[in-house]
Amino acid sequence: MGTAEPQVATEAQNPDSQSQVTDGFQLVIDALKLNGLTTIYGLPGIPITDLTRRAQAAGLRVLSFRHEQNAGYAASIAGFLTQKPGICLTVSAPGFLNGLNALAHATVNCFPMILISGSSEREIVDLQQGDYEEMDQLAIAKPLAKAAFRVLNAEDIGVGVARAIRAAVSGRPGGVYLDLPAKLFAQTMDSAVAKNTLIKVVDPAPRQIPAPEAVKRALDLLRTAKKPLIILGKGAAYAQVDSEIRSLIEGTGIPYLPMSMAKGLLPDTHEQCASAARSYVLPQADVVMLIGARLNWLLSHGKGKTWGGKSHKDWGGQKFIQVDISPQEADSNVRVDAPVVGDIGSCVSAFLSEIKSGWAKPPAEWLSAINEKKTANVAKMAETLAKNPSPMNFHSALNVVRDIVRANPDAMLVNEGANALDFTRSIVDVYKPRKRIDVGTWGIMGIGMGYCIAAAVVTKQQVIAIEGDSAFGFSGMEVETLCRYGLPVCIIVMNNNGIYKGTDIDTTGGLAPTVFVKNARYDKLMEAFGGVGVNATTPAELRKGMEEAIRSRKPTLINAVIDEAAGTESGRITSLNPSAKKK
Ligand code: ADP
Ligand code: TZD
Ligand code: MG
Repeated sequence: MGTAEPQVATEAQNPDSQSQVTDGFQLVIDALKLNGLTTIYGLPGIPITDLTRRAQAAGLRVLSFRHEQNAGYAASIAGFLTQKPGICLTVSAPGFLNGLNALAHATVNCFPMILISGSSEREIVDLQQGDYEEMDQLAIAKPLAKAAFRVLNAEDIGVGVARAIRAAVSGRPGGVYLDLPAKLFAQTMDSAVAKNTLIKVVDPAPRQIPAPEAVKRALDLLRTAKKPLIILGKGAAYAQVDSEIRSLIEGTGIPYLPMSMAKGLLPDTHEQCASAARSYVLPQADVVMLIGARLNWLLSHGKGKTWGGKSHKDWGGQKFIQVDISPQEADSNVRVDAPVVGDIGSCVSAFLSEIKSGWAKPPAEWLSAINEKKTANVAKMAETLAKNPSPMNFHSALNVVRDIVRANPDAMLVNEGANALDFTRSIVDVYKPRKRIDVGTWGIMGIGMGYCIAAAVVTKQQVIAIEGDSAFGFSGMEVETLCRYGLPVCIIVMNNNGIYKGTDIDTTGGLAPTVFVKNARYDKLMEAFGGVGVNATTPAELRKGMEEAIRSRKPTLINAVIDEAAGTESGRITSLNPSAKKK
C-alpha cells in the first residue's frame, strides 16, 4: 500500500552490526528465537513487512502465503505436530480477520498457536477516528482465543511473548492472540538493557500429575468391566507418549477405537483396533476409557442410539473414565464416573505402574465378538474395494491411496471434504502416530493447503492430501506457495463436480448451489505454477501419478475424476442436516 512504512533506526537494521541500539522489530525476533520459535507462517504488509524480512535475515524460516487463513491453519497444525505454538503473522484489520478463523480453530481443537497481528495506532483506533485499517483487534480476538495480549512498549515484548507461549501450550492448549501496534516496531532501546527484558520460558507446559486416588478409582472401575473399550483422541496423539499408550493398550488387552487424528497412534491394522466394528463396540461396551477425546458431537455426545440408548437423547449403560488435562471436561455431556485430570503422559505412566503388577485380559467372549464383526466388515469392504467401476468411484480411487500409504507409512496424510473425508478415514489405514491431519473438531473446510505446507515443513516427509473438490477450493491458491517453496506435496482432488455430488438439479432452471463446472481440470492449476498436473480417470492412472509424485517429490496435483453420483449428501453426517432429517 502507498503509505510509508514506519521508520526504523538505521543502526538497528542490520542485526549483525555492533550497534548499541535495538528496536521493536528486533526484539520480537529475538524473543521468538530465544524460545525456539523459528518458523513464521504469514503474509507481509503494513506494519509487519520489515518484520518478515528481518526475521528471515535473522535465520527464521518465513513462509509467505497467499491468504492469511491458510497461514493460520498451517500455524495451528504445526502447533499440534510440534507441541510448540505455531506462529502466524498478519497485517492489521483484514489480515487479522483472515487469520482469526484459524485462531478460533486452534482454540476449539486444543492446538497451541499464536496469531501475531500488527495493528493501527491506539490513540486513533480508540477514538474511532478512521485510521488505516482501524480495528480494535484485541477485543475481537478475545472471545475466540484462549488468551489475548497487547504489547505497547518495546521493553514489554519479552513478557508479551513469554505470556503468549505459556498460555498457548500449558494446560489445555489453544490459540493465543498477540497484538503488536505499528508504533512498537520502531521503538528503540539500548541493546544491553533490551536483552535483559527477554524471557526464555522455563517449562512452558508443566507436567500435571494425576491424583493417586483418581488413578485408583479409574483402574478399579476398569477392572470391573466385562466389555471394556479405550477411545484415543487427538489429545492422546498430541501428547507424544506413543510407546506408553501402546503399552497401556497391549498391557491391558483392551480393544480401542482411534478418533480420526489418533489413527496410527497404534497401526490401524493392530489386532486390538476396533475401528471396523465401531457401531458394535460403542453400544455394547460397559466401561469406556477416554484418553484425550471429548464426548462431543463426534462421539454422539456419549448418548443416543450410537451408545445403545433407546432414543437420540437417552443414555446408554456405559460408565466412563475420562483422562484429560482440563478439569472442566468431565460431565460435559453424560456422567463421568472416574475423571482423571492430568497430562496424558503422567496419567498413562501412572496407569502403567499400577497394571505392572498384573492385569486380567478382557473376557474372551467380548474379544471374539468384536473380531467376528471386524472380520465380516473387512471382508465386505475388501469386496467393494476390489471392484473397478467406470467412472471411478471413491472406493476404487481410495483403494489405490490405501496401497500407496501402506507402502509409504511415513508420509503425512491431509484430508478434507465430506465423502472424500469419510471414505478416506474408513478406507485408508494409518500406521504411525500423527500422520493423519484433517478437518478436526469443527469439520472445517479450508485446512487443506495450509496443513500440507506445515506438514511438509515440519516433518520434511512426503505429504499426500485427499481433497474434496469443494474442500480444495477453499485454499487452492496456495498451490503457488507449494510450487514456490518446492514442497513434496501430492494433492488428489476427488473431483465429483461439486459439494457432496455433482448431480443436483435446480428445479427453477438455474444452477444448483452444490454443483460446480463439469469436468473441471484442477491439475492445470498446479501446472500454472510449474508443478506437475495429472488427470486420472482410472485407478491405474491415479496409481501411476501418485507413485511418480512420491518418486520425484515435486508438487503434484492429480485431478481424480470421480463418478459425480457417487457421494451422499453431507457424507456420514446426513442426520445433522435439517432438511434431510425431515425427509
Ligand atoms: P478428538 O476430536 O480426537 O476426539 P478432542 O479434540 O475432542 O479429540 O479432545 C482432545 C482432548 O485432549 C481435549 O479435551 C484436551 O483437553 C485434551 N488434551 C490435549 N492435550 C492433552 C494433554 N497433553 N494431556 C491431557 N489431555 C490433553
Ligand atoms: N464451509 C466451511 C468453512 N466448512 C464447512 N464444513 C462447510 C462450509 C460445509 N461443508 C461441509 O461440511 S463438507 C463441504 C462443505 C462445503 C464440501 C463437500 O464437498 P467436497 O467433498 O467436494 O469437498 P465430497 O467428496 O464431494 O463430498
Ligand atoms: Mg465433491
